[in-house]
Amino acid sequence: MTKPYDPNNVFARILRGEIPNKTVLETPHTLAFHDIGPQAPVHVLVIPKGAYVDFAEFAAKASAEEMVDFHRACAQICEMLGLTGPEGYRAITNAGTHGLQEVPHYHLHILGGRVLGRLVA
Ligand code: DGP
Repeated sequence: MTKPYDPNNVFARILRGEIPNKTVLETPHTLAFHDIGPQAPVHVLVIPKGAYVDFAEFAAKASAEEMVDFHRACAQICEMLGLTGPEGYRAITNAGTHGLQEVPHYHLHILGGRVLGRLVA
């Protein structure tokens, strides 16, 4: 089961404007910004503005409008950052301790701009 949302997590603080970020795109329900420690030439984090700990909670509780807004924002970012060619990109989310989720506010990593490593355990 997903743990309770911590309103003081770093992405909640970014959403409240308490921590600066390099915004890529903002829509009514979604914010996207550059990762502080990029793992690839393009490394963007996309977060819903709503308080969801992880993918499972977002999928279970977000409205259809929030979900559409979030996924369209992801697609728009890929377009804006030149990732929609045949080279492609990776979109991943981490959850919980096994997934090594560091920030307990749902986010999708969008990575691209180089050949990425294989996903191995
Ligand atoms: P995850 O392990 O999936 O929870 O990844 C969290 C990511 O968030 C990690 O790649 C580093 C990034 N991050 C952590 N703190 C900050 C911050 O204050 N600003 C930005 N832009 N990114 C952050």
